[in-house]
Amino acid sequence: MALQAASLVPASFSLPKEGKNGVSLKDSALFGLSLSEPIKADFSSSALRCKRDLQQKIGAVRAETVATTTPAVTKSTPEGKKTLRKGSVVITGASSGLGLATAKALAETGKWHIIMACRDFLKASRAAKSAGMAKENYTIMHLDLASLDSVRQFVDNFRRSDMPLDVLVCNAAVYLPTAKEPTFTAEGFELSVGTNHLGHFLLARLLLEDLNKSDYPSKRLIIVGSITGNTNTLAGNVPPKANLGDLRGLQGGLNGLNSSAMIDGGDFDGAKAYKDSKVCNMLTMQEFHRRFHEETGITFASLYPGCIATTGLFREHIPLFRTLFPPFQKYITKGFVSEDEAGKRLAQVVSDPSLTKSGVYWSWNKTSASFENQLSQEASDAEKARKVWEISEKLVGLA
Ligand code: NDP
Ligand code: PMR
Repeated sequence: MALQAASLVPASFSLPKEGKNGVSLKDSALFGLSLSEPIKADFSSSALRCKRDLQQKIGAVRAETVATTTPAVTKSTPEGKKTLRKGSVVITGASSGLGLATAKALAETGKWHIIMACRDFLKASRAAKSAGMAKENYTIMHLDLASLDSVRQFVDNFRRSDMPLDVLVCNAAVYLPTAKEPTFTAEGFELSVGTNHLGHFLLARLLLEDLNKSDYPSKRLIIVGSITGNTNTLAGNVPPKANLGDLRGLQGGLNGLNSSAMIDGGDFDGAKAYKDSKVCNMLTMQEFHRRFHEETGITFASLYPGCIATTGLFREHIPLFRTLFPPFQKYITKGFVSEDEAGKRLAQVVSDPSLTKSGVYWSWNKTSASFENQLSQEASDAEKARKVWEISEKLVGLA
């Protein structure tokens, strides 16, 4: 109920204490604000260019890679019947949590081949086995999103595999709420935004060409978002709140040296960096939609799968948080969802014929029915999306 209310109310909530004098996870309470603190709910609360870009990029890809053959979308059985070939889906971070549960749900249908794009091969291999995934339904390929070289290498390796790309799921993420100081990716970007946003941004930009070449009936690019990046919800108002500000830190390269490690240019805060990265994920999905949907027919989508409070995402949190967070979400907010259920939700966004609408941020209600949710003002700001896109292009070496 609480989740539903929080997700559905298109109003802005505000908490009285935040920012400099506010309560942050680092400085006090276990759940980000002291429970005695009153939560005040304020209920009042370029198509042509893209075509050119795309054509240029398609040309570039053709020149760089050896010719690949995309299997026909239908294949004939010995009885002469035509069946749809298996869909081919890349899922980043499929070695645990939501990514693994989605891989499992799709593998079980027998209709998908899953490319598990993971940084730890052995962990992914063990995870797939323990999830009971049949060998012929998946391939593990190395991808470390905290290194742009690794992203480019992954794209090369994927192309060499001759597998088609029908759906790309940008799922992997890190969350570093207790970090006192920023840590950095190989190229020197703050780790959360570098991994969750910039690594995926480069991956998705490069693989757009491959998606575009697919002859699968419904091609999709999905970027996992979250409620905590949306300040039009109660969850999104737990300090520290997402806020990209004027993007001065992103513009400066998030390196913590001559620029802040935070997108808005403020002091480092790991929990905020994660939430900011999720805002970037949701803005990126919409910018992809604006630039490429009409031209390519690809469906661009994001989602909040529910609060999967048991996943590895919280591995860096203090032990007491990890113990109390699942019951808190189960019994108090009622926002809890199991890994299996969340995996089925994301699998729906990958494959359900009724979820082909592009530019949508999906959520689910209490009875697990999907609906198009409202994004916060910042997470749906088209001008900010364009700026994030353009700065990100420069940072990852695409412009
Ligand atoms: P997990 O920690 O279980 O999964 C995250 C995955 O990302 C792991 O497979 C991890 O790999 C991988 N990963 C982390 N860093 C990198 C990297 N540098 N390169 C490649 N892979 C990497 O968390 P969840 O399943 O909860 O998170 C999945 C997605 O769901 C995230 O986008 C998260 O923001 C989103 N989400 C989660 C919610 C939740 O309540 N849990 C709620 C809303 C959204 P490894 O196994 O090697 O560590
Ligand atoms: Mg939150 C409807 C209420 C709701 C929901 C759906 C979530 C989801 N949370 C809600 C409410 C609250 N949370 C409230 C009232 C508090 C203060 C007591 C609270 C606290 C809290 C903390 C400290 N919640 C958290 C944290 C985290 O460290 C998690 C986080 O922000 O990670 C970035 C988190 C989350 N709460 C959620 C969800 C889905 C998360 C996981 C974060 C994500 O992936 O976005």
